[in-house]
Amino acid sequence: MRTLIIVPTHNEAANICTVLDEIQRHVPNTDIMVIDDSSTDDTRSLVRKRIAAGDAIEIVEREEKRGLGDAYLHAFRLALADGYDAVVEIDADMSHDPAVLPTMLAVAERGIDLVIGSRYIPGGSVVGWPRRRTWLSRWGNRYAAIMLGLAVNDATAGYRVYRTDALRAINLDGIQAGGYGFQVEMTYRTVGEGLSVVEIPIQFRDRVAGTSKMHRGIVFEAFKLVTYWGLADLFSMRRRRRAYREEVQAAAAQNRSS
Ligand SMILES: Nc1nc2c(ncn2[C@@H]2O[C@H](COP(=O)(O)OP(=O)(O)OP(=O)(O)O)[C@@H](O)[C@H]2O)c(=O)[nH]1
Ligand SMILES: [Mg+2]
Repeated sequence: MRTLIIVPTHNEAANICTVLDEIQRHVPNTDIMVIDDSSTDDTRSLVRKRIAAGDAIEIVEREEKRGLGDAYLHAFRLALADGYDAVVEIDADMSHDPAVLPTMLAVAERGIDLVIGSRYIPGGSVVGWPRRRTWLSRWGNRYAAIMLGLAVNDATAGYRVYRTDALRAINLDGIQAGGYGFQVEMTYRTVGEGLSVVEIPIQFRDRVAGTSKMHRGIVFEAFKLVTYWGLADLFSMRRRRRAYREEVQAAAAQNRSS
């Protein structure tokens, strides 16, 4: 399985070398793409140095900060054009332990379309988050699962493997969300296409270095979109049921008259 590991960055100079070292240690000989949006620290020069030293890394440099979802979509399209069989999403801040990669990739190799490194299944956990943030994430996930009818425990997770066939089946051009909502929307579409999803437990660790790019707007966007998609589903289901009832009644009336 030809795999591309995508590492999105925005000012991750404090973490980028560690995460690249760990990825290379646990899954040697796997291509890595760093997609950097407008870092003003040394992130880019640190990556360029490794590329110059002969590492199997490429860097995509974008001058505007367009958000995590946009960065992944850009990288997915490059991976699809390049004929990769699978792509990995992993944060640069060491919240996602690269030691889990061999297990996640082995599951994808068996044909699972989406493998999620999950905090909210037995064996999974979150270390170092204030209680408020864990609560928000846990209940945000429950809300998304209920609204969208997803049998997924961690739909906002950012540690994933997609088979590229699955990405081809999803309409990537229609993706609306940028932040946490992006992960939920991708999950929703994957499930909606009837593709397979497996969650693997992970221990998520809060970043120890660098600064967070999380902000209230990202959470609000996800909440708004999940509510909108959930209600749209509900109404379209009602519409479908009504149309079906009307069809049945019309057929019965026709039977009676003939
Ligand atoms: N290319 C790109 N990467 C981004 C952007 N925003 C965040 N990232 C990266 O995406 C990953 C996840 O972002 P984080 O800031 O860790 O977000 P988080 O995990 O929700 O929050 P914290 O861990 O608390 O900071 C990190 O590797 C970031 O550097 C962006 O606009 N463009
Ligand atoms: Mg993080």
